[in-house]
Amino acid sequence: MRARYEYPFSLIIIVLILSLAIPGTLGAITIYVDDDAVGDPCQTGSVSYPFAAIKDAVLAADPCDVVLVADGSYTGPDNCGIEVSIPITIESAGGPEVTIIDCQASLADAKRAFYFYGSASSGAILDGFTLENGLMYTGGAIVCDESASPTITNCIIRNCQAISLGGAIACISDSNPLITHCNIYGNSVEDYGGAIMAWASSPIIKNSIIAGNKSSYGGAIACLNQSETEIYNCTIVQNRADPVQGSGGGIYCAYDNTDVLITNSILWENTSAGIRNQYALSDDFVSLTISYTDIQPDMEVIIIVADDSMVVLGDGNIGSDPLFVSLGTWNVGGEWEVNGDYHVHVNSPVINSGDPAYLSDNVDIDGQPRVHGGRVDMGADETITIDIDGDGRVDLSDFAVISQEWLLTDVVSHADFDSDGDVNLADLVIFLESWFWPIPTI
Ligand SMILES: [Ca+2]
Ligand SMILES: [Ca+2]
Ligand SMILES: [Ca+2]
Ligand SMILES: [Ca+2]
Repeated sequence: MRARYEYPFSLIIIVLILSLAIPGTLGAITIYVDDDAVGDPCQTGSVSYPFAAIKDAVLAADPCDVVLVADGSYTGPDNCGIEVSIPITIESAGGPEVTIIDCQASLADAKRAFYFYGSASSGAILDGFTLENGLMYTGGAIVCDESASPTITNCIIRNCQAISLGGAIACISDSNPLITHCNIYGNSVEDYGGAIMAWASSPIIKNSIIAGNKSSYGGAIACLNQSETEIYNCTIVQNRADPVQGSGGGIYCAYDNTDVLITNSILWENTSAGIRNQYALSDDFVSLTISYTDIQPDMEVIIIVADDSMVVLGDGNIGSDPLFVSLGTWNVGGEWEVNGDYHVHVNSPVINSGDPAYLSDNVDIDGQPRVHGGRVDMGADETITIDIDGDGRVDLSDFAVISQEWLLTDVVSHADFDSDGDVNLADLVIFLESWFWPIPTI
C-alpha cells in the first residue's frame, strides 16, 4: 500500500522544485500602487499595504505579474525613469484621466516616464496612464530599445519633449511596439518625430489621435533608417514641422529601406516650412503607401529627393474636409494651446469610408464598437449613429439590435447610444426620438 503514495509524493516535490526554479510558475500576482501610501512604513505591494511609487512595484514584479495603480498624481524620481525588461502589465485602475505620471522634468533634471528594453519585455503592457512633462535627449515620455516591443494602450501623452528623437515615444534598435488607443498631443522635439520616432524599428500605431506635436522633420511621426511603420485608423492633425526649413508636417520618411503604410486614417492641417505638407520623403528606397485615408488636398506636397523613393496612393483615398467638431489652436509663441475635438459631424465623408475589407478592432478611441454602420470609418473615432447597420434607414432592423442587447450592462454595444455601458431606456429614447428623422451622431 505504501508504494501507491510514493509516486504522487515524488511528483509533488518535483513540481515544487520546478516552481521555485522558474519565476512566475507559481502564478502571476497583482502588485498594488497608491500614491496615498506615501509615508507608510509597511509598503509590501499588497492590497492593504500598497507601494506608494510605481518604480518600487515594477522592481518587485516577476514576469506576468500585474502592477495595478490607483487614481492619483505620481511624481518624483520613483515614478519616472521606470525601466521594464520583463513581460509585466502596468495598468491604472481608473484610466488616464485620473492616473497621471508627471515627470516634472527640466533641462537641469531630464527624465522620462518609461524605458522598455530587451526582447523579454515584448509581452509588457502599459495601459491607462497620462504621461506628461518629460524631457530627454531621446524619447520624452517612452523609449523602446533593444528589441523591446511592448503594447502601449489607452494612454494620453502630452507636453513631453526630446532634444533629438521622438518627442513622446522613441523606438530604436529593432523595437516594434504596438501603440493603440492613445491620445498624443502637444509634444515636441528639435530634430525628428514630434510625437513618435522609429529608427530601425517597426511600430504599429492604431486607433490613436496625434495632434499638435512639432519637430524639424516629421511633426507627428518620423520613420528613419530601415523602419517599417504601419498606421491604421489614426487621426494625424495639426502637427508642425519647422516653419523655416522643416519637412513633413505629418509624416517624414528617410534613410535606406524605410517603408510606411497608412490606411483608414486622416491627415489634416499638418504644416511645415511655409509649404503645408502632409508628408515628405527623402533619401533612397523610401516608400509611403496610403489607402482609404482622407488627405488634405491643397496641402499634399511630396518631397522626393531620390528617384528610388515613392508614394503609392492606393484605393479609397479622399480629400474632403473631415468636418471635425473643432480644431485645436497653436498660440503665437508656437506652443500647442487648446486641443481640438476630432470627432466628426454626422455628414462627414470619413464615416463608413474606410477599407471595406477591414476586420473589427473591437473598439474605437472612445471605447465604442468598431466597426459600426457596416463599414469602418477613417480616423481614430468610429461615429455611432442610430442607423446601426448603415443602410441609410432607421427601421426595424436597427431596432432588432437594441432588442438583442436590451438591459445588458457593462457592454460594448452598437445600441449603447449614450456610451454609458448599459443598453436601457435612455438609449431607447434616443433611438425613438430620431425614428424617421435625419440620422444624428451620438
Ligand atoms: Ca462606420
Ligand atoms: Ca466614437
Ligand atoms: Ca438601418
Ligand atoms: Ca446606454
